[in-house]
Parts: sequence; structure tokens; C-alpha cells
Amino acid sequence: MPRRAGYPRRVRHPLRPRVRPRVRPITEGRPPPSVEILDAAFRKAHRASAHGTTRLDRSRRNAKLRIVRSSAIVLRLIRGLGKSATTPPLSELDHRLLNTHFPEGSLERSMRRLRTAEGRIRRLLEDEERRLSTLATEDDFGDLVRRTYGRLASYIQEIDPDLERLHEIVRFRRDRPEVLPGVPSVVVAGFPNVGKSSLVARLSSAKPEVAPYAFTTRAIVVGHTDLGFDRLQVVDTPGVLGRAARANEAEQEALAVVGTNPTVIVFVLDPSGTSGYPLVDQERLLERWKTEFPRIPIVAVETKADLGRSNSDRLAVSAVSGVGIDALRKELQRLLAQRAVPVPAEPSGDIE
Ligand SMILES: Nc1nc2c(ncn2[C@@H]2O[C@H](COP(=O)(O)OP(=O)(O)OP(=O)(O)O)[C@@H](O)[C@H]2O)c(=O)[nH]1
Ligand SMILES: [Mg+2]
Repeated sequence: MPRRAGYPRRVRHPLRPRVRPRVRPITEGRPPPSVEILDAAFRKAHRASAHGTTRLDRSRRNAKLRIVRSSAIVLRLIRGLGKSATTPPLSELDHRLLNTHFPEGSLERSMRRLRTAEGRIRRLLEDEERRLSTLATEDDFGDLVRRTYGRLASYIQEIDPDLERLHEIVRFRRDRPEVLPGVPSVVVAGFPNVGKSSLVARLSSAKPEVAPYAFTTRAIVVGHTDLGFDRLQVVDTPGVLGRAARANEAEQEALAVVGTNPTVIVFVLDPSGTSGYPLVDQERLLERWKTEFPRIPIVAVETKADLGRSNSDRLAVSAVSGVGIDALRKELQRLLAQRAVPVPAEPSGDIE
């Protein structure tokens, strides 16, 4: 049908926004971190009030209090941020996970700049304190305080992107469950939508999201279980499509976990076809990982056994009916016992 003259080609739905909203960084619309730091520092420093024998003496002492206090507060706040970003110390996995979401070396770079700013502030304070002792008038004291505040502000504003990055890293680390390096870990991995999270929920205390589409799990989820060990971590991972060079952020997160020497990998295969991924593609990735990680035991498990199974002799389980879950637990127990680190003998305490 010919288009009527003057009729718009695309009619906007009245409820659809005119401009598609962008994905906004968390900080957009908020003042940069330096504003908060400087605000706190100058506000508290300005409340300082010193005693003195004369007006001039009081004025000098006040100036000193202000420069000392403002620098101390700035130093305390930036050190605190650096500490939050690096505590507890990053494990190899933490480093790998950070590198999947931030440009490589971001944390180290921002920490270096933070330390440089700390050094500059300490030197500034020393210089200005020295200079203060050579000044003689109230106007001079006032100028010195203003100049110190100005320098402090410029040093901190210069590292705003780093302070911002460190805030992001703190949030990222806070939102990630901790995988303890010294505790045995079972990493559940495989193609997307094959039933990894459902299996993790069956095996451990974790309550990961389960849904009938790929990439439901976007970040690792950690659950705990017993299996006769003090503590065993069961790690749910996002799906991996096996396209190493084109892996998205979620896949990279899974690869980071798989590559950090877990105690056992449970490789989940879905032969039912309901995941949307052919079994041959899943098997290809399994074979690749066997060669890539020759020292890590990989248990290949077929899920969705309630829907049928392939004619392989792999362990078959169903998160729905519970079939095969006990057998899988037993297999994990056997492998974990083999991999258990021998406990070093207690020193006898005898003095020879
Ligand atoms: N019938 C049946 N369906 C299952 C079983 N396990 C999982 N499913 C279904 O398969 C779909 C995907 O399950 P998930 O556990 O989210 O799969 P996943 O591998 O974690 O998916 P991603 O996180 O997207 O990679 C959901 O609809 C589940 O209900 C099973 O044993 N039997
Ligand atoms: Mg999942």
C-alpha cells in the first residue's frame, strides 16, 4: 500500500522515551569523589580553634591547625579508600576477576597514583609548616592557609579518576562472593542454559537464579556443602561458549574461575537439546579443557536425565528428579579425598 503523503514513516509509541536511555556509569550525576573528601577536610579544619598568648600567636596556631588537620583528613580518607580496595589481599582469582571487568592493572595503577598523591601531600605539609614559622602577619598566615588548601584541592582533583576507579573496585569486590584459596572448591561449568545453577542449588547452600535462557548467571555464585570435609565451596559459573577470543564478560568470569586451579571441575553437559546448544559443541569444549587443564580432575556430568540421556556412559543426573545426585556426591567425595592436601605433622615440641 503506498504511503500517504505527509504520514510519518515511524510513529513513536507515546510511552516509548524519545531518546533511548544509555547505560549510565554508577557515578553519573554525582559529584566526583574529590568534592566529598575536600568538603570534609576543609569543613573540619575550619572548625579548628587554637589558644594563644597574643592575637598574632593565636592566628599562627590556627593557621597551623588548619593546614595540619585538612591534610590529615585528606590523607586519612584516601588511605581508607586504598585500604578498602585492597583488603582482604587479592587472591589470584580476585585479580583475574578484576581484569575481566576493568582494564588490566587498573587497581595497581590507581593505587600507585594514590600513593604519589599521599607523598605530595606530606611534602606540602612539611614545606608549609616550615614556611609558617618564617611568617609574621595575620595576612601572611591567611595566604598560606589558602595556598595549602588550593594545592590540596589540585592534588586530589588530579586523582579523581583513580578515586572513582577505586570506589568501583571496592563495590565490585563487595558484590562478589569470596572464593577462599585454601578451601577445596568444586567449580561447576559448561555451556549456557544446560542446568549448572540448578545442579549447584541441589549440591550446596547456594540459591542461584535459574531460568530457561542462556546467560542467566552473569557472575560467580558460591555455595557451601559438607561432603565429609570441613568446608567445601561449590562455585556456579556463567555459561561458556568456547569461543576464547570472543568471550563476553560473563564467559571471561567463568574462564577466570576455571583457570585458577580449582580442586575439581564438574563439566555439565545437556544432551536433551533444551539448552539450545548441540551436544557435540559441548563435548568439544570438554575435550579442550581436558587438554588445557591436565592436572585438574574434570567430572563430565549429563544433566536433565529426567528428559532422557545420550548413549555415553557419563554420570547422569537430574536437578528436577534428584536422580544421580547422590552418585555425583560420592564421586566428588572420592576425587576430593585424592586431592586433599596432606596435613603436615604437628611439631613434637621436644627440645633436643
Ligand atoms: N527437566 C529438567 N530441566 C532442568 C534441569 N536442570 C535445569 N533445568 C532447566 O534448564 C533451564 C536452565 O537451567 P539453569 O540451571 O538456569 O541453567 P544454567 O546452565 O545455570 O544457565 P546459565 O546460567 O544461563 O548458563 C531452566 O529452565 C531449568 O529449569 C533438569 O535436571 N531437568
Ligand atoms: Mg546459571
